[in-house]
Amino acid sequence: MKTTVEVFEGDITTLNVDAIVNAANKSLLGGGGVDGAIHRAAGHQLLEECRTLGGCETGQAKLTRGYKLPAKYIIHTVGPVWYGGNKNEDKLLSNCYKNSLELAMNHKVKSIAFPSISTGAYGFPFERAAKIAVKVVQDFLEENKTIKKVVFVCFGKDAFEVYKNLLPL
Ligand code: AR6
Repeated sequence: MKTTVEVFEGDITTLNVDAIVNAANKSLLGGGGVDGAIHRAAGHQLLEECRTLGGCETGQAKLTRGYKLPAKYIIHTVGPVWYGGNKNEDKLLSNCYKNSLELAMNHKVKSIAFPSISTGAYGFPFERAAKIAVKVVQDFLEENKTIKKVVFVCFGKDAFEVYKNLLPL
């Protein structure tokens, strides 16, 4: 089966994929942006499971069930806060994508959707982040064959255009 990489404009919580990725904070106890939307859509049981996880370091990822979401799993990753680019932000952001994909693979996930991690409240420049996201996914899919579909989820037309211009891989 061929691997597909898609761009979707809209709300990540609506997607019918095996796993969606959450752009969380270190507490893993919810917040605004996509994190807030995921917690609202998944329901209160998500917070209960997140309380058992003991937080998460920047660049790392942890998995929970999806509860009321169409997705079976939620992979919570913590993106770097943008401090201007000299605080290892690029590497930490690529770790988010890498570790999320690895965790997904270990749970036999075949389809996964990513939001644009760190590009909202955490201030990472959008295009720079999109290039990192696309590169990490491309490298991963070349090496690993279990994941068959990756969706980049964009909020807004401008974001959608940036990803569209970077694809197809
Ligand atoms: N579906 C898809 N993308 C979305 C959605 C959605 N429902 N909502 C927002 N986005 P952000 P960060 C996009 O701020 O920068 C939270 O409070 C949004 O347009 O959600 O990693 C956490 O708890 C942007 O492009 O995440 C942390 O404290 C992207 O998702 C902090 O924000 C990421 O924006 C994490 O900041």
